Amino acid sequence: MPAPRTVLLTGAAGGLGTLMRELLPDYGYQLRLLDLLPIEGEPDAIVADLADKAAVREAVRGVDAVVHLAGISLEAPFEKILKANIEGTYHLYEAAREEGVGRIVFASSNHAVGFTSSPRADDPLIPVETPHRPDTFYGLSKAFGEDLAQFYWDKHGLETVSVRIGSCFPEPTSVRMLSVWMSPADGARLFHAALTAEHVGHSVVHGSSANTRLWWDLTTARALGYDPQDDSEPYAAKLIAEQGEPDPADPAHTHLGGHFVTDPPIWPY
Ligand code: NAI
Ligand code: 15L
Repeated sequence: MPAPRTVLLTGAAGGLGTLMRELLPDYGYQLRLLDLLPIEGEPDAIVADLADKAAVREAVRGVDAVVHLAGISLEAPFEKILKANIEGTYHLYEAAREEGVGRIVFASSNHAVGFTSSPRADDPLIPVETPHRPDTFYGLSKAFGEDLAQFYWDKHGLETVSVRIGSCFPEPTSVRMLSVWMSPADGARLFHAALTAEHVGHSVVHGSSANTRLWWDLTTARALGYDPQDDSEPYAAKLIAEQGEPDPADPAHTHLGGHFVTDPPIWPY
């Protein structure tokens, strides 16, 4: 696949979408933006619901690739997750197939595997092959998205990199995030690698910076050419002083998905 130039960024009004709108153009991409919500200062952004098949098809027409961030990003009633994340992602894949778009970068989540135990001191890092263990309906929709991506690759030759993102925010805000944080700059590095690596088929990668306290294995991400530059460690002393060391008796501290396993934050916040 030739290196993509024109990229549809769905979910462009959201937190990660806003960060990627700032960072991805530096890699030479021309972004076409889509979101349910209008974006201030972006009059050309497409305002559309993923539920609208015709609008989604029109949005993908002529782009080289899609970075798919749109959807409900926390726990919500199943019916809402079904519409936005499951049906919505299906509409996107079907539109991409019909319009001959070669590659999608799918924003999966650690919550697709959130019930996986977080590794203790000498345990090996969690591999990408770890079985799906969703911690919420939200995580279940991300497991579905990864399977949908595999299906569209096997059946239709549409490539995807499913990025199981840890926590991509300007700074880590919890002790758990020290282990799964991805700086926005590393996020852009990883999305760029996912857009440009050759012959990805359907690849699943973990999305984190090179954190000292990393919980999961970045081998498949590095194989795409991803070379993370950041580490959450400079934030560690302050966060541990404020929040304490993780409690091994608290399920929220012993699972990859953190408090999503017991008390998930609800969307919209
Ligand atoms: P966000 O909630 O800030 O942004 C999501 C955007 O999608 C919103 O602007 C919303 O309006 C839009 N959206 C929701 N339903 C839609 C629909 N039916 N049609 C069109 N647009 C719709 O979430 P954030 O943090 O920016 O995350 C972006 C993506 O990355 C999400 O898919 C999320 O699940 C995933 N992710 C994010 C992580 C993070 O640390 N920020 C971690 C793991 C995954
Ligand atoms: C996610 O999947 C969410 O979209 C994001 O808001 C964070 O909660 C992140 O996971 C996390 O686990 O920190």
